[in-house]
Amino acid sequence: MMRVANLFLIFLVFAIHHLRCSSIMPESLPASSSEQPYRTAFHFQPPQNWMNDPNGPMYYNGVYHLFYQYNPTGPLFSDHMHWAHSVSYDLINWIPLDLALSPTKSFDNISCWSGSATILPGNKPVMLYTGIDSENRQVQNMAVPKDLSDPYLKEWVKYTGNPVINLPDGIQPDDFRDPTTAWLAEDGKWRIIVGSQKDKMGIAFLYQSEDFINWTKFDSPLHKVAGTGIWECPDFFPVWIDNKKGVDTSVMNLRVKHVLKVGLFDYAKDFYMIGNYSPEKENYVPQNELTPSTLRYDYGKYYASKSFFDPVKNRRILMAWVNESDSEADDIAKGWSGLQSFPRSLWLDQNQKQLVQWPIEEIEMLHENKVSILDKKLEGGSLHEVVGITASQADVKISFKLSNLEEAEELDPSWIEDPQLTCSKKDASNKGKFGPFGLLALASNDLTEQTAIFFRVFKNNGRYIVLMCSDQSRSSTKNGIDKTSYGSFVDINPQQDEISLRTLIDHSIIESFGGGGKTCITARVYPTLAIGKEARLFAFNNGTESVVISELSAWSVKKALINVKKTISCTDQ
Ligand code: DQQ
Repeated sequence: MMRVANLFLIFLVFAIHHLRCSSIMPESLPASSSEQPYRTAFHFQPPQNWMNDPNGPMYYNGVYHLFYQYNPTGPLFSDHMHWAHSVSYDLINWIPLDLALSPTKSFDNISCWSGSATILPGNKPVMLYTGIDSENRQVQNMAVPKDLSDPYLKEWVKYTGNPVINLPDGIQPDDFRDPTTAWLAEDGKWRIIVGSQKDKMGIAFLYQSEDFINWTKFDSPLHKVAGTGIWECPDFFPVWIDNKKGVDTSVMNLRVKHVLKVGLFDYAKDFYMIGNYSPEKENYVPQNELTPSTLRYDYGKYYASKSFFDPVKNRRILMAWVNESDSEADDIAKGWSGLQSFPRSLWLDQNQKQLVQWPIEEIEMLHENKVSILDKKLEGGSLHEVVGITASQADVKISFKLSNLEEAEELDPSWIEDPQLTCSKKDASNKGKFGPFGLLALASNDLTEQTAIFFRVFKNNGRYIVLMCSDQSRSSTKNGIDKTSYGSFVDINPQQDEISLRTLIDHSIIESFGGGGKTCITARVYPTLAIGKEARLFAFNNGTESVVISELSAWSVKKALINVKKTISCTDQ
């Protein structure tokens, strides 16, 4: 009798324990890939719901942190935004944590909007973020980690004296947001900028503080440009003029130039300027002005980006929100919306006129099944399939060599004004001389579905001009999707340089880097046939002149562990 009771007790303990272990399940794992063909394998996304801007990315005590704008209640943007939080040891695999900031206090109880991290002396991280207060005004707030000895900094405490910065006089209550990472000048004062507008004049208001709590608005903004509308998510940081390494945000000397990036809400695009900043005179003189045709980080979908300095590898890392191109109804059916771009390092080009971006090297951890092609001639009107890799989850590098350039088409000056329009008029099916040539990604067996990322080379007054396009017009047989084509010029000389393209393909996102990262284009696509194992990849040349693939290297990219909550097994406890 005693033995039976003991056995029963052991069974009961085991059952309770098992129940407890198996009840700690992933929040909501995506359904099978056939039901969720647009979820990605190596791009950051939460298990479900709406995500937009990256917030407060930082490296702290061995751990990378990414916070992001999140609606925990559904797949559409909400009036009550939160900060979700994930951490990583390698910027590839991400561990999801509890929400870091929720709209709870009078200074943010409508919404917790975007913001940035600063690491204060003594290795103390602090967050500045925009709150929408109970009166519907945008104000700037501060939060700090509850316990600095917690390796993941899971809990964040809002400063009780918030807001630390109130709405400036004469500014509309919904036109004041997105504080940057702070920089410290030699006078011992911290500086930040906050995005705003007045009468359609985009403004980066400059604030100074000695203690990070009391902030004073400087008389003149760091920069402003008439007619550009509100500036969202500004970013302001130095870049070395003579090397590719990153620079910590407070470094100021003659070997750096400063980048001012602003998100123009009216265009939903991130534009940037490069210039000289003097904290003594407190002025910023950009060498290029901000116009709708000026420099952009990316000529496709790429918004509300934020950069941070990574002291481990001495680089500046950039991430951005890549929104959907499908409909709200599609997002409701999918149960999610929004991706983060794959992290990129960025630096100033040798010519000091533009930035260069490149996927961080950690992607190599995910590479497998390398295939290579060397010196392969692509006759005009031909295709070459890249076999041996998973074409829906791939990293592809290709470079083209051109000869007889004098045969190139003459450039019509009207093609220069709006390269995106030129790309849509001269899509991948439109035969030129040198071009279109490039890659056909996520192509179906019969090629009815394909996304063409390609180049065209034109002759112009004895010089050669290279246009890069991403043509989404045949990317899906589905209707109701924005299939706009994107394009921009690549500042290379095809007489000297090979024309290179690197493309990251991840089910519903294609990030392309032309000319070694001088021109970047990100697209969202929703194939219905070219999904999973059915997707194919080709190099193509639809011009009349032949081109040579001097080198192609392509890899399948393994799935990263992104925001999958680990089922805690009994042995873990
Ligand atoms: N997204 C946030 C704002 C920011 C905008 C709200 C940019 O703070 O201005 O989710 O996408």
